[in-house]
Amino acid sequence: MNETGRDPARTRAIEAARFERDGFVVARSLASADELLRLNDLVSDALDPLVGPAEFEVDVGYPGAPSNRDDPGGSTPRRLLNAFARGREFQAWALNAHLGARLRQFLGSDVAVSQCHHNCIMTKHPGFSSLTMWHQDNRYWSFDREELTSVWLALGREDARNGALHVIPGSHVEAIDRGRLDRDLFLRPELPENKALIDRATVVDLEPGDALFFHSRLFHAAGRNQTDDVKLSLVFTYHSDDNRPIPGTRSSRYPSIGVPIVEFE
Ligand SMILES: O=C(O)CCC(=O)C(=O)O
Repeated sequence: MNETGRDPARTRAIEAARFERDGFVVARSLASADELLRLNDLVSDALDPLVGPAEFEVDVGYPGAPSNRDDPGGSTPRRLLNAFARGREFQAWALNAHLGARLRQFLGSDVAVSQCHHNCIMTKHPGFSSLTMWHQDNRYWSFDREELTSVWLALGREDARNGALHVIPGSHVEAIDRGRLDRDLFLRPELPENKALIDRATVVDLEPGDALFFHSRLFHAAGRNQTDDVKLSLVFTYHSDDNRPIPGTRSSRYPSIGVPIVEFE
């Protein structure tokens, strides 16, 4: 038992069972108030003036994104890239023992964080943010096995109004024929079998400091930010040591960094 009266091993076992069943789990208050303050300060500094590299809403061309850089909102960032290289605070979060212990349990072995993608601060701006359609993150990755886990840390509150993630519980184990996906590997929403899948979706409400762990086969989507405040989330993706990036692909561009094994209780 720890000082909160909870048995950490039991908590982790419950979380692991949920992760296996649903393809995601939310760990509440994983970042401390101090960590959140420091990370939010660093992100605010990096947004104004913008410290690249960044991906812009126009780059993805998703519904609602400005269509060119000279249009109003054309310079709206969608994510600040290379979060791991942006300072010790980001590295300390990515490699911290609370994440490591959970990820080892979910992925079944020692784990490493990728520096290649989803190594970013997602920014969802009022006015010019776009809508992300239903997809699995494996569309971005090339690994031996489609078994990666992303950790999405809410730096502020996230709900349906400001464009929180929606997920389809259990969709990480569904067999989905290629024909159910469009050219860009998004679910084709007009197909009845996809409509039935999407009807099972739920929004993931997060408080600042909560972390969503989700499987790279989990279907997820997100709406636009309809509030007046930017939404910020720090996202890293992990793989087990024996699940290697395929040489020559974008997933092998930078080395992964091993998460140290530290017992945290
Ligand atoms: O916040 C969003 O719009 C969704 C982001 C997302 O699903 C992704 O980048 O894979």
